[in-house]
Amino acid sequence: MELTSSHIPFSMESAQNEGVNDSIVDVDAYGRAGYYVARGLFSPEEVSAFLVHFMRIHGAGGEGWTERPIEPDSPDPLRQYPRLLQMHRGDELSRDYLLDNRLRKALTELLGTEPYGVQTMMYFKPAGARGQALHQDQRFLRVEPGTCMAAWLALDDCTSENGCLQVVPGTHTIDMLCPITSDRSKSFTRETVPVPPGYEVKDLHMKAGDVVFFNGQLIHGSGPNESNGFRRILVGHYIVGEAEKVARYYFPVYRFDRSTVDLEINEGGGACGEYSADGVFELKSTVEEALAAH
Ligand SMILES: O=C(O)CCC(=O)C(=O)O
Ligand SMILES: [Fe+2]
Repeated sequence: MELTSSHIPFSMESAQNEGVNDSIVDVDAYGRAGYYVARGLFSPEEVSAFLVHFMRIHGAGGEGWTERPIEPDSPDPLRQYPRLLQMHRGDELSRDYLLDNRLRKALTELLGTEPYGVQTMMYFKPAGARGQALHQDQRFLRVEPGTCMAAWLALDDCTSENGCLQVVPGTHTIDMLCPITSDRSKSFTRETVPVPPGYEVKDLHMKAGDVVFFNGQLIHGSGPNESNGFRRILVGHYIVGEAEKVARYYFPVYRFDRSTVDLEINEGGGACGEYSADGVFELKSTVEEALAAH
């Protein structure tokens, strides 16, 4: 889609976005590695506004967006600071992020067509918190045909010590791998995928304000936060504009103009396991089976 300045509301323009015809992403680099980091896409002022906003929501008890109730006295830092999920459904600033014009432009450059927004998540990841084992997002979103995309914004500088995002370059073109059981001492999620032979996990060091884009096949995750501070991030997930189906959890599906789209529900399932009625995936593969399937 051709973007002209008349499509960009004034309030969403930023110093980085003055020349709306300049590319935000390097499509060739993305095509090779499967991810692309747009440095400084959000300004320090925008990052602080997000931090103030989400810390206030946490301080107010989560305002209905937490994954589970906040447990201030729990020994598990993630129970003290559970993730905020799907805030864009009621929280204006989160919806502004999901449907931000810079993200629209970058995602459209990467995909060739404009995607739909379906998910926001805010990770506080406080000191001592576990990370999220390696996975492929398409396992959860179940987009058909096509895949999903993430726009992951660092709100703190992300380092190996505080549990930055980890990616497995080149895996954006592989098929979906069957999940296996994760190491729960390092991950709050119970499933992971094995790294296929010949590929390597890479730590992505990012500064607050940088955004990394990656698709639904790219294997990614993060390790524990071994620093003394938070590793906070805000992520939007999208599905390709050609999508006809997505998992039930992701409705309503938003266009960037904030209208919603009618798609079919993908109930999922298949060779690697089954989804229970509440959407939890029951694993049934070993490492060998997971790799052998592809
Ligand atoms: O930030 C993390 O630790 C993991 C995030 C993730 O998996 C995602 O945004 O899809
Ligand atoms: Fe993910």
